[in-house]
Amino acid sequence: TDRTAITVTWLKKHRLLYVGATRHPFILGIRDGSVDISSFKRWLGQDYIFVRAFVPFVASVLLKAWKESDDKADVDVILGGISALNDEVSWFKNEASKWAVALDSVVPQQANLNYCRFLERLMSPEVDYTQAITAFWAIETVYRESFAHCLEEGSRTPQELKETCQRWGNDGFGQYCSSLQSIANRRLEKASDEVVAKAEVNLLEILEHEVEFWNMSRGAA
Ligand code: HMH
Repeated sequence: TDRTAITVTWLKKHRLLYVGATRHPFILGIRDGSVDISSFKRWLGQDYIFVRAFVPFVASVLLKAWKESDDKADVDVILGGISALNDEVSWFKNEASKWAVALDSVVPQQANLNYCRFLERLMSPEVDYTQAITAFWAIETVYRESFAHCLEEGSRTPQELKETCQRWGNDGFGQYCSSLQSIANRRLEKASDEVVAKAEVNLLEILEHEVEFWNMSRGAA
């Protein structure tokens, strides 16, 4: 039997979409220094709105882990994620004031509303822990892979954007994403075919939402 972790297989199978989500022109523009600062500011304002909706989603994953998980350590990993999100919300407020982005008057764009609505669906009690933790891993991993690329050898990320890239591109965040991936793989191995199929469909939907989310940075939507 194939002992390769399911998530690894999926990322290979859906490589084009995964690359689309993690090597988007907005990210490539940060990496080569050609990004337009107004695009960065648009992304910042929209992502703050997304992160606020992501908090209750992660809380729902924590609740499901506590109720359904076969390994108590899962709750600790998710709690670490919630703690990081707490820092992230403060960071957004601080970063927005640096760039003169008024967070309270940012209007969520359609792509953002669509993604937040998808998160709400995943919060439903009918969505089991395996699906929820797999979605959580995928959402975090897209940001990890995208921003780590902006810090790699050969990148020309402008100094004023490096801190943003460090937020999601740092090794600690990478470790955390690996922990989420291990949990997801462990759960998927034991899950029914139906749950595995649903988790794969969710992954595809996440990758599509992420591409649309980056697209918003272009403006003129
Ligand atoms: C759109 N996806 C989006 N925003 C984020 N902050 C993350 C993923 C990861 O936290």
